[in-house]
Amino acid sequence: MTRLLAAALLLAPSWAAAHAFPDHSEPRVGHTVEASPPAVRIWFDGRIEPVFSKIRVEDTDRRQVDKGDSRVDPSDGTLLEVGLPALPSGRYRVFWSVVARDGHRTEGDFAFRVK
Ligand SMILES: [Cu+2]
Repeated sequence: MTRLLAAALLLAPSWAAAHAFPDHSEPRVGHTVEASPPAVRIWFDGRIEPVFSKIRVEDTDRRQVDKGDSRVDPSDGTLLEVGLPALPSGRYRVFWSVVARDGHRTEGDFAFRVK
């Protein structure tokens, strides 16, 4: 992600400068966790707008499995999170969509697995 962001910045500095991109997440992108995590958390490289920023977690049947309480942490404007119930073993996909302080939207998705 860092290398991709660096490339984007080189190609179009004024375009990319204020967009929000993920810095890291829990669970980590593509990783297998030993137990069902209590939440999915994504830290962005800049502040995001609470009203327009959301996470959704789906199982392999594309059913929403999160608690529907997606929010930006009130004490950390770069952290977007959503609660999870106890998830059975399996593969899950996280969809995120955020609006940066400059009004520009970025979105993406990644997978993780519960052992
Ligand atoms: Cu922007």
